[in-house]
Amino acid sequence: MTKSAVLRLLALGVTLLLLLTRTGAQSLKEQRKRMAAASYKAKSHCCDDVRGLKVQVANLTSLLEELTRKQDTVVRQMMELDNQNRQQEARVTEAESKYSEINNRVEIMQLQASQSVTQTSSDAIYDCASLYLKNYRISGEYKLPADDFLGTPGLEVFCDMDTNGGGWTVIQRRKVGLTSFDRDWKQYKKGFGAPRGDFWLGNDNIFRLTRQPTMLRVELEDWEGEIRYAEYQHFTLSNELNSYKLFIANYSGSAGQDSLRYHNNTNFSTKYKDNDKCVDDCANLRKGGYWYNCCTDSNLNGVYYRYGEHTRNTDGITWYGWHGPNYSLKRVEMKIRPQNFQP
Ligand SMILES: *[C@@H]1O[C@H](CO)[C@@H](O)[C@H](O)[C@H]1NC(C)=O
Ligand SMILES: *[C@@H]1O[C@H](CO)[C@@H](O)[C@H](O)[C@H]1NC(C)=O
Ligand SMILES: *[C@@H]1O[C@H](CO)[C@@H](O)[C@H](O)[C@H]1NC(C)=O
Ligand SMILES: *[C@@H]1O[C@H](CO)[C@@H](O)[C@H](O)[C@H]1NC(C)=O
Ligand SMILES: *[C@@H]1O[C@H](CO)[C@@H](O)[C@H](O)[C@H]1NC(C)=O
Ligand SMILES: [Ca+2]
Repeated sequence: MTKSAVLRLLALGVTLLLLLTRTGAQSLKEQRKRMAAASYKAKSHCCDDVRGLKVQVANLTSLLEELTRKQDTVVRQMMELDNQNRQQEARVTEAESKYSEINNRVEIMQLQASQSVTQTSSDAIYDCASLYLKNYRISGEYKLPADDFLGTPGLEVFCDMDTNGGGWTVIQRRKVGLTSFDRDWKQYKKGFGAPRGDFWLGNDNIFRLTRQPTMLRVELEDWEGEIRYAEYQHFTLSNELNSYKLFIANYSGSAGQDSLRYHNNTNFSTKYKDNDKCVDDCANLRKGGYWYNCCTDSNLNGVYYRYGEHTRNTDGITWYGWHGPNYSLKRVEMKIRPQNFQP
């Protein structure tokens, strides 16, 4: 080997060595850098996790809120359905009662066919009590014949032949709630509604029927299905000239404090006909025709409210002596019969 060749080899070795050490240092630096980056990454990874969790929590919260909102709508919808259900029930009840009425009428027709009533002016049928005494013993709709002698027209009535001995002519009923009782003087005079449903027999007819000594029975039913009654040994309506003034006496019954007494000796008032004893217009406030004083201790011709709707109003079908002024009853019937009636 020559001297120069040895030198060249040496130089190469030095260069190699230099190169090697330099790369070693570099790789160390890089490794450190990498480690730092990794630790940074680890740190940021942890915070990303927290952030992610936070987002998820926010996401869940908003999801929960949305569910609550949806639940609210569902509850509202269920309440609406419940309401509709109740109205449907009322319709079914009405249909059922119509069906039983039809049955009644069929029976009455059969009875009439078998009995063939002979009608003379001396035994004219004035009311349900006289029908009862002629052996019509089934509750339902009857037509009282016209009386040429008295000049009275025929009259469709509903007879209650079951309650407390029967013979009752029903003069008022509230049970379906679809007929408005917020009517004027003329309509209360003539009567309105249907004898099998909600109706007012008419003040002229009631006056005519109470010319003989008459008693009154008021039946009340609340939304729990409890039934109470009020009976008056005396009941008279004056004629139109005397504004159909009410006279009642000798209360008995289960309806708590007598809530018609306050209306005793009081003229009849209707929409547009304020005959009450008040600066207010009671018929307008209570939305019915009645013997308004100032104004009410009962409001049997008031507005029909379904269960749960009655607490805010002063114009419902009320009887203060039982459920107070804020409870509108589910069913009311007013019926009359002669005092001397013997079942
Ligand atoms: C909530 O989650 C959904 C589905 O996982 C996603 O598409 C949406 O971006 C998330 N919203 C938020 C605010 O994180
Ligand atoms: C009732 O009406 C009659 C007239 O129909 C009237 O003479 C009488 O004063 C009225 N009574 C009251 C208390 O308003
Ligand atoms: C109604 O008033 C008359 C007097 O006009 C009275 O005899 C009768 O007892 C009163 N009725 C009631 C229930 O208080
Ligand atoms: C009420 O009843 C009492 C006792 O039974 C009787 O004395 C009175 O005459 C009756 N009142 C009326 C107006 O009939
Ligand atoms: C009836 O309702 C009225 C008005 O909302 C209220 O002032 C009154 O206290 C209630 N009466 C009863 C007996 O609940
Ligand atoms: Ca008035």
